Amino acid sequence: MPEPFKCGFVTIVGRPNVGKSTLINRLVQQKVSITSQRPQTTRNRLLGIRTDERAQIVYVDTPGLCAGAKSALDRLMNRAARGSLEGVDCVVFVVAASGWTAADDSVLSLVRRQPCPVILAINKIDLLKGRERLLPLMQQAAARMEFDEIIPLSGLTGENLADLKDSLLRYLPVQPPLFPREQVTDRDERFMAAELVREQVFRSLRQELPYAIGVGIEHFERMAKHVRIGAVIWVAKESQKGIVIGSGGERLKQIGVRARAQMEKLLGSKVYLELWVKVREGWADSQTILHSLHYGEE
Ligand SMILES: Nc1nc2c(ncn2[C@@H]2O[C@H](COP(=O)(O)OP(=O)(O)OP(=O)(O)O)[C@@H](O)[C@H]2O)c(=O)[nH]1
Ligand SMILES: [Mg+2]
Repeated sequence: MPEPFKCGFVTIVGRPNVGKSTLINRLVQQKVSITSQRPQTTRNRLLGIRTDERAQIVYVDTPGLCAGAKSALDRLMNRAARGSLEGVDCVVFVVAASGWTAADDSVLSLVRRQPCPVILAINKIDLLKGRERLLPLMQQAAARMEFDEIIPLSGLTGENLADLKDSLLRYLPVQPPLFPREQVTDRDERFMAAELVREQVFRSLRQELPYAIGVGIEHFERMAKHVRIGAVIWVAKESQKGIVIGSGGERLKQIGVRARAQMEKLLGSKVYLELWVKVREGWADSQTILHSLHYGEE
């Protein structure tokens, strides 16, 4: 007899840049969350949903938890991450195989209070020179908290993700699916379009990136043969505007080309994308702009 169908929520938490969003995209087998080498890429709580014959797993991606939040945006991000821990069936706490850090400890202090099962995922094992190096890290982690399971894995290569899925299934309640089978996220196309622009800004700027960058969709129109999208990249200073545009507009052009390609994949249609860069000092502290960019809505 087949096993009864299971469905539940799994929150993924961890410090910035440990690979939470990459892991979710791989588990959902679709890009639902943007990723970059920069910490604090994810700013909103968002769902990645995967349904198969056995179960529907609703993964909750969260912004990396960071100590010493300064701007209103930082505080909203931390709140989104903390709020995502409530009422879920299982938590996956992600750390990196390179070693335990002080930032991991502050996430641990939140995770410790969870009433539900907690799985420790030791991510990025593809970067390890020798697997024997995992042992001390696993021992160190186990000494800090009694995890329900510890699973070394790689969100990038997919190694051991089947193990993670099998473990998750054990902790999910038997119930019918909560979302339609084909739904992969709770976010709409406008939100995703804005995120795809922000992803390319983060990726193309790397070190010189002004952290205070936001993207707003000005218009989004479905035509017969294409989708017309206009987006504004908000920066906090005049000098940052030049950085985003680049000499001769080259950088902005590249951001546009790459973001458009991703949008066409997402929307399954041709996209005409227009981008503007605008300066609004202190936007990361302006409640009006934060609201218009959909931060803190969760
Ligand atoms: N080698 C390797 N790199 C990884 C792996 N997982 C993620 N990365 C890289 O690590 C960086 C951060 O990944 P993200 O998925 O954006 O990390 P995050 O935890 O969501 O970060 P925030 O949203 O900023 O909290 C990216 O450059 C990823 O390509 C992995 O398993 N192996
Ligand atoms: Mg992320």
